[in-house]
Amino acid sequence: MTGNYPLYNIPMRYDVFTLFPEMFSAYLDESILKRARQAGLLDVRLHNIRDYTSDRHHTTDDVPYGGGGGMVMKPEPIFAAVEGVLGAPPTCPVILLTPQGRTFTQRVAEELAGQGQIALLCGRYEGVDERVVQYLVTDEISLGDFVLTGGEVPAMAVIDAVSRLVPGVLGDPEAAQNDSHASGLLEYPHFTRPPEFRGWEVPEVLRSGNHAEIEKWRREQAEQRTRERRPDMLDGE
Ligand code: 4G1
Repeated sequence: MTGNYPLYNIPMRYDVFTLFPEMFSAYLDESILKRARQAGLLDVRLHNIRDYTSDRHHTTDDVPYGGGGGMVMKPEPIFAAVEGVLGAPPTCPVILLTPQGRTFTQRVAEELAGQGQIALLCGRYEGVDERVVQYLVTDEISLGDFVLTGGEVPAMAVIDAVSRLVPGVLGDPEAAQNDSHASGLLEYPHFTRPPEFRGWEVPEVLRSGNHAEIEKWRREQAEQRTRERRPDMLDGE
C-alpha cells in the first residue's frame, strides 16, 4: 500500500493550570521534551490561574471555612481558567494532583497517554476548595505519600512519564518498552567505560561479548534486585 501514511501526528495535549507556570519552562525545555515539542508530538499549554481572577487584587486564595491554619484556593478563578480554556463542561479528563488521589504508576501513565488530551490542575497552600474537586475535577492522582508545597512537581512527573509513551518522543521505538516497568522488574546494573575505575572492575561477563551470557546475567540481576528491594512488584500485578 502506498501513500497511506499520516501527513502529521496529532500531538498529546496538556493544559496545565497553576499559580506558577514559570516552574515548568526549564523542565519542558530539556532535551527530550523540547525536541518532542518542536517536532509537534507534544502540545503543552500553561495557564496562570491568577490571570482568571476578576478582583482588584487578583486574589486566588482565602481563609478556610471552619477555621484552622493555612489558606485554600478559591473556586472562581479555577473554574474560570479551566472552563475558559476547555469549555463547560470540559470534554477531556481534568486531573487534580493531590495527595488524596490514586497513586501514579506506569499503568496510569499508559491510561493517560491513551487519552490524547488531559488537563492538570496544581494545588497550592492547603489545597483547592472542595467544590472544584466535586464539580470540575474528573480524576485525582497522587505522586506518593510525602508532603510538598504544591502540585507542580507531580504535574511535571505526569507530563514526563506520559510523554515518553507518545510514539516518536523517544528516538528508539523500543526504548519505552525497554525500561524496568514495562518488564515488571527493576533494572539490572549498568556500567560504562572505563573498565576499571579506582580498582573497581566492570563484571567480566559484560566484557565477554557473549550476548547469551550477558542476557542471562542481566535477567538474574534484575530478578534478584526485585526480590530483595521490591517484592511487592512480584506478587501484585
Ligand atoms: C497531607 C504529595 C498533606 C503532595 C498528607 C504528592 C501530603 C500532588 C501532591 C500533604 C502533593 C500528605 C502529591 C501535602 C500536594 C496542596 C498543595 C496539597 C500542596 C499539597 C501525604 C500539600 N501528588 N501537596 N499537602 O503535601 O499537592 O500530587
